[in-house]
Amino acid sequence: MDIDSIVQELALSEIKIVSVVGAGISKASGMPTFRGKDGMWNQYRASDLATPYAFQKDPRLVWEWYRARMRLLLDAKPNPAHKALTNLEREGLAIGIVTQNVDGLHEIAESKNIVEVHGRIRYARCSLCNYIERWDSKEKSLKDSDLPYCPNCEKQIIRPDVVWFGEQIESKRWDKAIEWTLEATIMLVIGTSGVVVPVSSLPIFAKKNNIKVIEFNIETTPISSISDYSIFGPCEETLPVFTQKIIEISRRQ
Ligand code: BJW
Repeated sequence: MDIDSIVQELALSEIKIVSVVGAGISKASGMPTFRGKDGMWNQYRASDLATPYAFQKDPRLVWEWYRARMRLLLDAKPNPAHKALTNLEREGLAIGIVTQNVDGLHEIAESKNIVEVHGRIRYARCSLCNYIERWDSKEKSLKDSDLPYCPNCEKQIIRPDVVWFGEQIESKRWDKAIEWTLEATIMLVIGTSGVVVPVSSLPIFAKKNNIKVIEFNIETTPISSISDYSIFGPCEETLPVFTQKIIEISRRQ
């Protein structure tokens, strides 16, 4: 089905959109994905970099990887897909964005209702005293030298404020993701491989609650089989077309 027909059909009911987002949305902003052809997990092992055990074993290696990603991020800007979601929100058609991305690009695109379920790469925290600070300044992220000790308790190496494998998503954030899903009539699933739990369960949960699921991806994923529609192609191209059409049709109603 083409985007026009999908939008016509969606507009037959009330439009309240929740978006579930993954790394694919930021690819056009220059941020690499994790899986797939050019994904980071082809180059590095997740178990060496994105687990609490990896950080305990080799914090320097983990910090090097995060610093390298931070350097990329300092030059990154939101792309038309991020902006399309901001436009939906401004039109009053969106409830919120549940993003697995830690890059903060939705906030820079001026979306307001965002829940960053896997945390935020631009912050570092102390797991001992819970001190938290921004570390996305050039001076902090460009220096590959010392390990950053907590400036508050001075006892612990601070860690990126992200959620690693084997860690729980903060319950406040997860509750918000569930609340927004239950409020929605439409879920957009954008640029995610749909293999990481618990986020991968959200589209299934949505389907069980009679919410229409629309996937935006460049290829088939495990989400495709449960989606009402899959829109294949780079989301920085397809999503702005979709959101513009849905905005136009809702203005006419
Ligand atoms: C485009 C595009 C374009 C490209 N347009 N599309 C065994 C041991 C330990 C844990 C587990 C275990 N077995 C299962 C688990 C649970 C684990 C899990 O799910 N593992 C699976 C991988 C097997 N999950 C967890 O551990 C979670 N916690 C949890 O479950 O707690 C309870 C529990 C604890 C212990 C045991 C069991 C349960 C936490 C998960 C945290 C994930 N963390 C990371 C790193 C975050 C920090 C950081 O960024 O550094 O989050 S991993 C990585 O994957 C990152 C992402 O947010 C996440 C999802 O990836 P995403 O966004 O889908 O990206 P990709 O690359 O996979 O896909 C990109 C997609 O875009 C592709 O489909 C492309 O086609 C598409 N695309 N260009 C549109 N232009």
